[in-house]
Amino acid sequence: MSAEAASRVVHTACPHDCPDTCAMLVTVENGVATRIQGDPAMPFTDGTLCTKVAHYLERTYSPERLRQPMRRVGRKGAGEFRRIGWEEALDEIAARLKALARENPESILPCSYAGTMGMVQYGSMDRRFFYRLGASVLDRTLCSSAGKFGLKATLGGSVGMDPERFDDARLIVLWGTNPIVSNLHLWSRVQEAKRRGAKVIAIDPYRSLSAEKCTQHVALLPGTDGALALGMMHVLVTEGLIDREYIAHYTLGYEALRQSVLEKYPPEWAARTCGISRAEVVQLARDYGSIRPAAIRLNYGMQRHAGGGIAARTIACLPALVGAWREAAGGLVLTTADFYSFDQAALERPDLLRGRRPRAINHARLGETLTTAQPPVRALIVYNNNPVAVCPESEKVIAGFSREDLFTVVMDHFQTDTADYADIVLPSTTQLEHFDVHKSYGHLYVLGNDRAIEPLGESLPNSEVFRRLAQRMGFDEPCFRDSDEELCRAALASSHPRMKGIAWEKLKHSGWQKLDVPERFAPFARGGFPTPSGKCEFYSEYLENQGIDPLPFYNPPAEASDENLRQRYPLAFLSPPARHFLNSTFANLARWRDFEREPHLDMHARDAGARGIRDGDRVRVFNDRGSCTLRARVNGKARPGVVVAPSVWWKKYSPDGANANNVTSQRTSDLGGGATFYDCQVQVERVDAPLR
Ligand SMILES: Nc1nc2c(c(=O)[nH]1)N[C@H]1C(S)=C(S)[C@@H](COP(=O)(O)OP(=O)(O)OC[C@H]3O[C@@H](n4cnc5c(=O)[nH]c(N)nc54)[C@H](O)[C@@H]3O)O[C@H]1N2
Ligand SMILES: Nc1nc2c(c(=O)[nH]1)N[C@H]1C(S)=C(S)[C@@H](COP(=O)(O)OP(=O)(O)OC[C@H]3O[C@@H](n4cnc5c(=O)[nH]c(N)nc54)[C@H](O)[C@@H]3O)O[C@H]1N2
Ligand code: SF4
Ligand SMILES: [Mo]
Repeated sequence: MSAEAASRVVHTACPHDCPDTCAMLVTVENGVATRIQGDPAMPFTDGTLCTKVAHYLERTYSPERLRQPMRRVGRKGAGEFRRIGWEEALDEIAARLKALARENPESILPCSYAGTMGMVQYGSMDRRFFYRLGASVLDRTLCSSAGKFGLKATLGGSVGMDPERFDDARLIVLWGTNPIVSNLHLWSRVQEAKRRGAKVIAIDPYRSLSAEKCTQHVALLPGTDGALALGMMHVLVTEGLIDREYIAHYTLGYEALRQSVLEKYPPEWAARTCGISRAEVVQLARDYGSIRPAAIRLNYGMQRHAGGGIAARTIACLPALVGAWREAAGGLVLTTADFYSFDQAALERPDLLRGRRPRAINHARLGETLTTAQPPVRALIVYNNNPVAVCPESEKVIAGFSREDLFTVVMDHFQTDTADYADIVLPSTTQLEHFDVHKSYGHLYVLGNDRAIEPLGESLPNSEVFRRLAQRMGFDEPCFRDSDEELCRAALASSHPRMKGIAWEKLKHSGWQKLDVPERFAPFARGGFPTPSGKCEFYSEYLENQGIDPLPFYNPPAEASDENLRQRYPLAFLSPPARHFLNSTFANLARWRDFEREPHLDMHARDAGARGIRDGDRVRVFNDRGSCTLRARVNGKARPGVVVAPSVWWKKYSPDGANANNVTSQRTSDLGGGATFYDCQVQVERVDAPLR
């Protein structure tokens, strides 16, 4: 075969938990992937990948990849393993699960999240397997639950404006989001809008890379976003900056909202609550009430607080008040996920539960579950997830993982912090080595991921591991024999009009297809919200039925509002995404660690000075839950009273074997039982001992 004939370009999709879901082209020569690039034909990707994923081939072919199944030989956590064969590994897992299932299948818990967002490898054969088994069900609350349920109350679902239209906006509010880091392709559109004269305002306690490039930065206190939105509403109403016609036709409960806002939430109250000036609240409201089109990009940072759900719901009321939804470049977007209509039931087969309703375990409370749940969890199957690094309150999580009577299987690409506690470690394929289909939560395209190369070493796709386990468990339903490409087809087999024409064969060969929506999609220009009333619900019966105030209200952060706690732990601790990591992914590899340099803590000079801390000092961040050691960077990034540690570092590459989650809490949010990583008070002190 000639060299040319041996070379081909394969359409793939970035697997990561990132709103951009990029279309990637992978060049394969003689079976080896030699080049990766963003697909220039895909409008949202526009030919570029972020710095992290531009080096994806280096991660794929890393000598540190897991290549064989292994069995633990040292104590849990020590990371000592020996190679075993797949037969031995799967036979043992099946035998252990069978024995536990005979007694009580709910003693088995799947523990997975979004290491890959592909529909097949994220949740298909695994879901079928655990449903058939009757295992405990994991409530996956680590990321977006609060915001998701907040949006549901106001807008009716995870829907919003088309992110592709941001370049036409004249006012852009980046609300609790750092798009240069976490949403790069939206940032390109924001920059384009700015070039055309748009005003761009960041609302963030942290002067992030994005905030410093905006026209204006409003540095409010963490967890106070709901108060800011209520104060803005007060100004919008009193100054008549509202769209009466839009309100009359397409909203529910305006009169009640108006009264409540006028009575309780004047701008001076909002300013005091948020730790900003009254002028900032008023100016923000005036800009928002007068500049068109006005687009709000809300992201998940602001909802990782005890009051995060109600805050997201409150902010989501703003576009309807001023009629911003009328234009395609106006409105708000947190996620676009519910515009898709995949056939989830065909993929996951909940019918295999046969009427059983196993107990649900909240992922954000994994530490508590593993140490106290009754009946206890006796087997944990971890995949697409690195809970020892990413779940809150690490000491509890580690205490759970250290239990000698817990049987733990970890499937991953690398020997993660979590894999160190496994009884059996299984090597998984990366995105280039398996098939998948993707939706996005940050645009409106469906992506296909064709297999580019053969699995490295003995690695297997998640789906194949569960297929083989199902066979050993004696699950003889035909659905356990579906191939990955059949699963891709099943996911897409939907009769929803927006899914028209979207098919696996097309996606596999051309990489992407847009949902069937108009070019200038203004989803709620004439109402049509997916709420029970079809309107934007200022007044929410859905909340009322849960015993929650049906009108927007201020739900403060839990720890910062606790005076006693604040005396001991006066600083609010944020641990938002680091630019060159994707959650904890990439944080084990030298190239990406070098990009980030070292685990550090951004501090304001005032907070550092009061503690005798200088730039470059080692500091210990601590509270009653634990501590971690970081390098202080004294700069103008964090506002006074707030300290910021870009995350998520692996513990084994951190100075004292601890990371940000050694101090975060397992408290859950007001709506959706979501994690509250950023609702966390700490103290910081200088440490003079050298770092490990
Ligand atoms: N490079 C990179 N990209 C990522 C990720 C990553 O780890 N690295 N993670 C991915 C994932 S899983 C997700 S969920 C997404 C979105 O992830 P998000 O967590 O929404 O991330 P960011 O866009 O960085 O926005 C976080 C910003 O919110 C700010 N913030 C924190 N608390 C508050 C608050 O109370 N109010 C306001 N207004 N701001 C606050 C932080 O200072 C930070 O600048 O990003 C994805 N993209
Ligand atoms: N302190 C703090 N903690 C946080 C956050 C924060 O901002 N601050 N963010 C939270 C958020 S938003 C999220 S979404 C969670 C994310 O938490 P996770 O979803 O656990 O994300 P990662 O840390 O990236 O770990 C994913 C793991 O899946 C593996 N993986 C990838 N693809 C595959 C595959 O095909 N098969 C298998 N078996 N494994 C695969 C990767 O190698 C990686 O080890 O973390 C949360 N934790
Ligand atoms: S991580 Fe996000 S920006 Fe980077 S390539 Fe993947 S989808 Fe695109
Ligand atoms: Mo997330």
